[in-house]
Amino acid sequence: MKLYFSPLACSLATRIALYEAGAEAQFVEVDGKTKRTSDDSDFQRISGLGMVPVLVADDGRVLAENAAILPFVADRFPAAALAPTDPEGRTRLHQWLSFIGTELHKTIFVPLLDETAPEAVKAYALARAPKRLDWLATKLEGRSYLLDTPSVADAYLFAVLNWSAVTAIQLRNWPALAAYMKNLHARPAFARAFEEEKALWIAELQRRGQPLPAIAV
Ligand SMILES: N[C@@H](CCC(=O)N[C@@H](CS)C(=O)NCC(=O)O)C(=O)O
Repeated sequence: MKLYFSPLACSLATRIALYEAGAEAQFVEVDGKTKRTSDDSDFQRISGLGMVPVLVADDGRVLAENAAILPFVADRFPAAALAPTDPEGRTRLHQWLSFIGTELHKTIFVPLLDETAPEAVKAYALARAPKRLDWLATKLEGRSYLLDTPSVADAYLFAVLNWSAVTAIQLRNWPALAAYMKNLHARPAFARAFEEEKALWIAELQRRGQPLPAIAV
């Protein structure tokens, strides 16, 4: 398997899932600006949208979209039990992957993180955050995971909520979310994936001569 990723992008979720599963995989870094890969390819030719994650399966199939790749990894490594297999559990998993992808990732965080987004767009996104994060916090109150056991949905939510550190969203305003993140970071696969990609992210900023945000130093 080969995962095309950018440091601390949403593709972190797939790395976490692969580590949770103890899977053998090759990781190819994509420069989000130039779209060149660490193995010297043009990523735009691999993914027409130029977006990570892209996963190349063992049989050569090229897969895209978090909501497709994450269950694929879970099913490929069933012993890790990273996704329910019963219809009710599977529906709940898809519900979470859809919520994270559409309501959090794209509605809130993409505009806040996009350097080219106008201030009015950022304000629009920020104004939508409390309702969604309040609701999420009620669902996570007293729980360690979105489902009964750790799943690929937790990996995706961890990758997305992690971005709050470089936005105006203060996770400490939602103690259930802050506790959830801390709990996940205590899992070796999450911590390993996060620390490895944080180091790569810092290296990328340094290569570009960009200042390091306070959380990186
Ligand atoms: N719908 C896609 C979105 C993936 C996505 O937003 N990827 C971002 C990083 S988190 C990306 O590659 N952005 C680069 C770009 O937009 O050029 C999915 O869920 O996989």
